[in-house]
Amino acid sequence: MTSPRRVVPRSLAVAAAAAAACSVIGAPQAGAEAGTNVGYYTINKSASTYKSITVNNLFPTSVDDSTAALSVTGSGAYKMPFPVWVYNLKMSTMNVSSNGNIQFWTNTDRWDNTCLPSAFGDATGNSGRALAVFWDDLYIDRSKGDGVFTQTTGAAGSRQFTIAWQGRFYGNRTMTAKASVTFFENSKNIKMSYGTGNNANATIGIQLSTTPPKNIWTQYSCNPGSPTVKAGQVLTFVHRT
Ligand SMILES: [Ca+2]
Ligand SMILES: [Ca+2]
Repeated sequence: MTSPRRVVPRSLAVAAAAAAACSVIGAPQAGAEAGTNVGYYTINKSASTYKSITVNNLFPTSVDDSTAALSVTGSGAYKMPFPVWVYNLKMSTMNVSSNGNIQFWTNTDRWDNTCLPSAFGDATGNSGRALAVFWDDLYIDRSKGDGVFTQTTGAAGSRQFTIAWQGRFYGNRTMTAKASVTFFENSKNIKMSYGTGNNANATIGIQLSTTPPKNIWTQYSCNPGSPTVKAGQVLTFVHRT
């Protein structure tokens, strides 16, 4: 699936979008209508050295904007080892964007990140569960060893499934971007880990929906003025009921 191609330089488009759409976010926040039936997330910050992954690459050729479909019935790198908790549902399929997000409802490769809650580019206005791990205009350069990699660790019943974006910024190919998300087989928590910073033009957070009555999301940062991440930063989204 392709986005409409840019008609203005990306730097200008991104600046305009940031100015128009995003306010400064002082602290992680949950949507106001968090209900007990789906729960919500709060964010715990910690530090741990980022571990690069170099197996199970989802994009065998260099890509700018693309998505890969994973499922529990998939094969090879595209197989999820277990259904992953997102809010209060176990999801058996996901669309992984090369631009640093995972969608469980839409399937868009859009590069121009918006603040949450985002419709993630669905023209009908539908939206759903999605993770913005490091949603920005990333570029995967296979000639430099980039990729979006997956890895499963641990024993059955307590496995961990990690998806790692290890690429660079479209607008500055000399600047690398590394971030990963880990799902836990035995927990609804979701862990995001960072190997680089520079999230001033990115969105980080989790959303359930953009529409009431379940208008729920938890955003850590969105574009300039937001809290930053740095190499070794870990954000654990702790599920609450
Ligand atoms: Ca891109
Ligand atoms: Ca951006």
